[in-house]
Amino acid sequence: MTCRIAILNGPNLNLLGTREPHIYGLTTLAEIEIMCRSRAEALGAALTFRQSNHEGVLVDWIQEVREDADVLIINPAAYSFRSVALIDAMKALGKPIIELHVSNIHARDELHRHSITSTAATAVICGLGPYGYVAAIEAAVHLAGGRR
Ligand code: CA2
Repeated sequence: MTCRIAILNGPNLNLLGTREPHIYGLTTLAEIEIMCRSRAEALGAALTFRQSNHEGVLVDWIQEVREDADVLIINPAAYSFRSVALIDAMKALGKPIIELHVSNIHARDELHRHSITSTAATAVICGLGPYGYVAAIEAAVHLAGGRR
């Protein structure tokens, strides 16, 4: 059976590659999606890739993963540091979750350092830049038990 991976991106990640390149690089989210689709296809995995600036929309999409995917990869962006709603949705999922950050949040300022959503994640990847998404897809296939 095909491994189904859902990638969700939180607020302002639609701006990747357009602002603050010293922190987030020059790669756009559309380019990251192309990289992800290429890697998922090579691994025989099915992929959905979405971004929202709205907390409730992200909660709805996490709930959809219960039916539609085997593993969730999520970059909660700023919601990492304050969203109990996302934590609750992630804890209720009952499937492997990889939290992902483009930057190394542990080396960031106080405001961007302490992810609370990572308490509900199976694993966390950060600081690898856009390649982190590709690494997360490989890890997701591993967590789902390989090509199924
Ligand atoms: O490194 C990451 O992936 C982050 O999740 C990105 C979040 C930040 O709040 C986290 O600490 C780490 C911010 C995403 C906003 O992205 C922008 C991109 C370009 C310009 C402005 C914001």
